[in-house]
Amino acid sequence: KKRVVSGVQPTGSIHLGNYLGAIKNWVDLQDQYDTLFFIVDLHAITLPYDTQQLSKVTKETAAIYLACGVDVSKASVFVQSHVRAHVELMWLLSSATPIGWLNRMIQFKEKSLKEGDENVGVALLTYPVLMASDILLYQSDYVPVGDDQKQHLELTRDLAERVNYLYGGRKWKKLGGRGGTIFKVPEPLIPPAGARVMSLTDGLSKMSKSAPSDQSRINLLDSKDVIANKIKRCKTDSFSGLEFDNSQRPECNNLLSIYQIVTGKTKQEVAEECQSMNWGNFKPVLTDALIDHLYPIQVRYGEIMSDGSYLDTVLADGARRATEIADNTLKNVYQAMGFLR
Ligand code: AQP
Repeated sequence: KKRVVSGVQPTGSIHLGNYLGAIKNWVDLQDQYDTLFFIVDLHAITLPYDTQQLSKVTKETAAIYLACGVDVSKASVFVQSHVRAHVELMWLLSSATPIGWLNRMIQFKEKSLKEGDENVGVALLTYPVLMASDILLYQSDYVPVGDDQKQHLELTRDLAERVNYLYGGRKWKKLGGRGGTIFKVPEPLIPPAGARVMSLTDGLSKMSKSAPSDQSRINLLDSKDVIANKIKRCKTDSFSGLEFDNSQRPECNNLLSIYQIVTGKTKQEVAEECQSMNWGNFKPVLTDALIDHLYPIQVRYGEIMSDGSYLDTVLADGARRATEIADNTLKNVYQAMGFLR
């Protein structure tokens, strides 16, 4: 089976964007591929964070994976920091990463420009090397990536090729390795169209954990009342009727897309159903659809969290399976790079 890896940062409440853009798709992927889904806690410390919250949010995120349908009999679920090899490989990879490659990363440029060099940690610059390590450790074939991560995956691919070139090939064979390449060069797996969920308060920016206003997102664990209230107050427009793909109506497109995905209807069906609706009719329909979709997830989440040590066992098991694969890659890298073993 081809292998797929992916993860979410425990930087806050998991919202509809993380779910529709990532976790929900994993549930389909786990049947087709050998999958590893992790909670990327090491990435979550890149920007200032709350130490009191990190372990709590890490655990909640893991429970949400399972509640959304990630099945541990098919996929390995683990916490990134529980597998030491991530950080170890990162150091080895960083020696082969030109600073220029990292300086060119748009996310770094944007964030460091905003905060200033004295206010951002080095981790913001080297973050893509850790991401490369997350992927290359598992010899992944595919990585699901949204638009904002495409450049980082490109860097991962370049880095894999560079390390294969510098330390792999014939030299590597002579050292007694299995020959061939040290790292598999991963391909992007582009998520289904329309899976990018925008903020409820601004249809042009993405729904995000770190956005200051909780009104801008639907969290997976929001109660019925909270969901109803957020939809009631979300930004709309004063056009008549509802439609997809009108660039002057980003909020309308976003809310119809959300409705389409949670109901499982086609775009055509939603377009026809909603074309003559106004916001007053549509909002309660959307609210009910969201509640219907999220309620079973919330029930399962409650069961998982109240089941004593179940989650700890799942995560320990996942980390063990991941460590086996990761340590094997790491051993080969040390050997290829000439370390005394
Ligand atoms: N709005 C979104 N629509 C679709 N997909 C989204 N993802 C995030 N936001 C949306 C996808 O969720 C996965 C996990 O993301 P992450 O935790 O690694 O970081 P992120 O992309 O930066 O997510 P957030 O929610 O915006 O977190 P913060 O605020 O901490 O930066 C990824 O697959 C991502 O594409």
